[in-house]
Amino acid sequence: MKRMGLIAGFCLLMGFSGVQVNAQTEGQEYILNTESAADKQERMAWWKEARFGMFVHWGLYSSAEGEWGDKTFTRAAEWIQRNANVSADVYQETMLPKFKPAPDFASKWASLAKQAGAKYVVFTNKHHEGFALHDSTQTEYDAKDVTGRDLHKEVVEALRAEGLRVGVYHSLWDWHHPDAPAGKGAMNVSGLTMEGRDLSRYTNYLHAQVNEITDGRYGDVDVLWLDYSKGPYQGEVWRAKQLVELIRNNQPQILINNRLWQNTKEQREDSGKYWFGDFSTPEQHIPATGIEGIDWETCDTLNITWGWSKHAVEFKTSTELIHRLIDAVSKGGNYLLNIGPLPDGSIDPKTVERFSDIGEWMQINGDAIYGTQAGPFSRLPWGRATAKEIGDGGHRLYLHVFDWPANGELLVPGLQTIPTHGSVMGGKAAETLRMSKARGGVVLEGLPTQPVHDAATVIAIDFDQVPSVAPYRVHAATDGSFDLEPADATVKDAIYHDHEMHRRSCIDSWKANAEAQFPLQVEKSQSYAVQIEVAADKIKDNATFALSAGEAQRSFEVKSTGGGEVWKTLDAGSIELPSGPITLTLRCATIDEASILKLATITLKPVASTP
Ligand code: FHN
Repeated sequence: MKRMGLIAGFCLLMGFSGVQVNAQTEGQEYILNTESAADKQERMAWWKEARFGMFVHWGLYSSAEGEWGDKTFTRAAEWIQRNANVSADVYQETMLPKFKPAPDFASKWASLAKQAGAKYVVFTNKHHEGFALHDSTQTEYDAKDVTGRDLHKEVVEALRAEGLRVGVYHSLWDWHHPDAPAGKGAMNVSGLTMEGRDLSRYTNYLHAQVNEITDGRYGDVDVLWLDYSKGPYQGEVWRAKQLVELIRNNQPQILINNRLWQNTKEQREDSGKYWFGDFSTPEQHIPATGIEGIDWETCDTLNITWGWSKHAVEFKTSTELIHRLIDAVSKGGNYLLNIGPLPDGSIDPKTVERFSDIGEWMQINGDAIYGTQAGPFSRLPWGRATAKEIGDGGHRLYLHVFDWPANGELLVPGLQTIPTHGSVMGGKAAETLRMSKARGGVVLEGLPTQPVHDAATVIAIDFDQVPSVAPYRVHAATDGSFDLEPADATVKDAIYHDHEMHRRSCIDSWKANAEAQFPLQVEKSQSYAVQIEVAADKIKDNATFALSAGEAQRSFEVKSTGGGEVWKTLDAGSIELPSGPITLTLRCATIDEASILKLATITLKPVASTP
């Protein structure tokens, strides 16, 4: 509901010439919180314990269902206004009559999250389209004015009723506000410019709406999820320091994500500073080796859209989602899994099924997720590990086994300490594991031949000290093959990239004599067929590479695959690997300077020896 005069009053109140930033921050630009590291950890404690949250993208865009006229959208359906290039007036006129939330939609979200084992929910209060779910004094483009219901309040109350923490997503962009960023460098409908727009009026509006959702009228806010900054639109363009100060004054315990800044590589390297936000937010990807020294949360989609599109029919399977949850947590992160409710706020059956499956897995294995930290292994051939302190100096490792060994025996590669106790979560109490040091690690024997859960069965192993783990070597998976990932390599004169949204982890920028070295532990000397995932472009003369380990050597050529993002699997012949701890070296012999050449996973499959 819009109350004229309040905008001016609010601006005065907040002193838009600049709210006083804590004097202790003088000279330490952007450090907006002077609490000690221990206090920060205390503030983050519930979130680190939670590990799993549910994201909700729902707004007017949900009613478009991924269709505008004859155009259809499977990816990012919440961007339909911009991607179909619809003016704010036409969008509003078309979408408002369609917006008819069901009476009990919010309680359905809350019970889905609760049932899945999520401990917090972050929902879109306002996405880029600019429509707010709360009763805003700043605009009539909000749920209360349109439906007579304060939908923000309904959601918050439903979440609290289920004991869930409340996270609020609020877009920094706004495709409805007449003064919001437009034109060059701005994310807005195309053809608009900044002419006649007054960015400071929009920033006042942004601050005023953020104030409304955090000033206590909706109770405590546990997380504020601001989205997002890019290029020229970041930091002080949003009057970020002042905004953070406002939020922290309103809600001293709140956690704020990192997206008031773009977080360029330089900014990322300057870690530990609070202008980062309280946590970092990789989107649709799980960093290969976590993010050292920083709290982070991967947000992820079920398919390839955040907002509902009836055309986005390809969903990740429940097993893939459970693996992604475990993967994030095993690297020290949180996992925020999105749902895109239907126009009336209800939830489609495929989403319900996946969240129920996750919940069923969490019922058995929740202890291996909640309150855990990254496991001590760089990578495990059969799954992942999480870790927890269990009191009196004791430690527990949770081994999340994705590929269950049919022979009842599992090697935990690199583990140097024999556990004092081990048990299969959800398994029969009578099962006792035998555990001994062998084959460069600890071997668990006496496991049931069938997994408890097809997606991942967890073995909890306990220690009365911090377990020691040998430096990392890639071990063979249960079927004897090796998967060498880019993150496993020590790279010289080429560049390793962790995967970014929609892009794969890879090693690129190869030069002649550049090398990637992989540490392997080979149990049996034998011949392995080599397959390499390659994307290559602009190669005139084929690039040549050599793989070697000790005396063994194999050369192969790489041709263009038709594009720098066109991935193909290259058969690179076979190589005889010696047994023991070895280094497999991939060396570039020749390459044109202008080539684009990326290498991702290398797979070594044992070649059956002829009798
Ligand atoms: O543009 C948005 C997108 O629609 C979605 O909300 C995601 C969630 O992290 N954030 C933005 C892109 O980074």
